[in-house]
Amino acid sequence: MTNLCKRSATAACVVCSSLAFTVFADDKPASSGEEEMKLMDESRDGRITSAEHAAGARQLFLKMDTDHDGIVTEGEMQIAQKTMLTKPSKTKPAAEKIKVIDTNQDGSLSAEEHADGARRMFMAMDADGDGQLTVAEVQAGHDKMLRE
Ligand SMILES: [Ca+2]
Ligand SMILES: [Ca+2]
Ligand SMILES: [Ca+2]
Repeated sequence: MTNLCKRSATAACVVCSSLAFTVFADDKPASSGEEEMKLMDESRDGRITSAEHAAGARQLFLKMDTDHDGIVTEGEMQIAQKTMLTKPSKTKPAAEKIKVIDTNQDGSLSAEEHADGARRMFMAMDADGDGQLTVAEVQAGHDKMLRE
């Protein structure tokens, strides 16, 4: 307890500690897992089903495909990373992200490649295999991907 708090009335002290908590929460960088949950968790129950994940991935693909030709190029993904992510520095370069799911290795992603990649990612992240992703599972999956 700080000197300021000791001098304050109890009510003020509660405000003091809840302020401290708010500052702490804001300081904590929003993890990519939490961002992804917010984007994809349509039912807002803290869990992403495979259907929600697939729908979210499709939305993401459509957003990234700025010229709407059904293909996401490295350039388009770079722009998307800059505009959509609050922590672009935490993510892999666009070319590397593409390489991971670019099945025909032409350096860009078709909607099918992206959907397949999202499906594989969902299965890889669903650690307990219950067909739903929790924040913890998404976070763990992202941490793993970023380390690789
Ligand atoms: Ca495109
Ligand atoms: Ca491709
Ligand atoms: Ca799960």
